[in-house]
Amino acid sequence: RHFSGFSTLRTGPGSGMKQHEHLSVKRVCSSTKLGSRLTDTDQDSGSSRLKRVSIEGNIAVGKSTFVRLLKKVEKRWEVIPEPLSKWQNLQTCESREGVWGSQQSVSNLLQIMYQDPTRWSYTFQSFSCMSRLRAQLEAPPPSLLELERPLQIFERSVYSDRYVFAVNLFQMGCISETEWAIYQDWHSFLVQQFSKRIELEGIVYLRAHPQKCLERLGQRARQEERSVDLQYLERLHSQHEDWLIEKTTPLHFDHLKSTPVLVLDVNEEFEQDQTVQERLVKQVKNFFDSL
Ligand code: UDP
Ligand code: D5M
Ligand code: MG
Repeated sequence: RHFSGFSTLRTGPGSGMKQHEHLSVKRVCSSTKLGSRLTDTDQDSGSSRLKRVSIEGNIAVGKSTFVRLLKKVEKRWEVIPEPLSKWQNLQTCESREGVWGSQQSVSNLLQIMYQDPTRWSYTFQSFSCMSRLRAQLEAPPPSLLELERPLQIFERSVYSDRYVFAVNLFQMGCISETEWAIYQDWHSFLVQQFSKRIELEGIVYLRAHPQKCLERLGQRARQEERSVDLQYLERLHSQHEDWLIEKTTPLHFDHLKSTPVLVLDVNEEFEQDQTVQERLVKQVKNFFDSL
């Protein structure tokens, strides 16, 4: 199973920004109330007031930059970044040289997935989904729950794992039929088992042309991502569009079908532009208040 990089992979119809290019914000769904969340801590802490949202978007579109920004806006907004460092620095607790229980770094899963996607994509999905699940299940800090209208902001979710990345890697032939069947089976099982505890009240979709993401990817220059090319970004863009705009992705969880989506056009530079930041933050604030 030799594979040098994504650029050589079979590709489907390239997409780019197809429709809706003009839109800056689009409320795709009505703001359906999803009912109160029933977490472990609900009963006595009143955390049913807690809202959870995810920030979705293509690689290097600016999610981490954007959530860092949001973190500074409101104390009641807690940001949970993507567990990227866990993927880059996979740890084991097994015995090494007679030392038990000490954490050892064994692998950079992000790197090996990009170097040999056919071998490692399924493994990557299992670990990324598990680490996102952990993050989504973790009890919120008590100090957050003491605040009025607390809200948690996750960088991506178990839903983008499946409906953007895993499905795409399957369509590219990097995940086999067998692996895909197994993946879907345990993903559905886990999401259904944890149901209300991992439901999101809203999704913010940061949207930009794949070409813009490529520019930002180059600027960030993460060494593991050197094989990521425009074609791959176009495919991921299409998956986001199908899921969050066109609504053509078959979803397996009822609550997800009615989750409100805020679409933000982030083609324009916002990291260094306070006016653009203020405009985006205002839209986010209105959206969060409506959930
Ligand atoms: N970036 C930028 N202008 C922006 C937003 C982001 O130049 O308006 C840069 C940012 O500094 C980083 C790269 O784009 O070098 C990717 O951003 P980020 O890591 O936030 O993207 P993510 O992969 O988390 O979506
Ligand atoms: O995403 C961080 C990096 O991790 C980026 O290279 C995409 C990759 N990633 C994230 N989730 C997945 C899944 N589920 N499969 C494959 N690759 C994934 P960034 O967008 O930079 O924050
Ligand atoms: Mg990021």
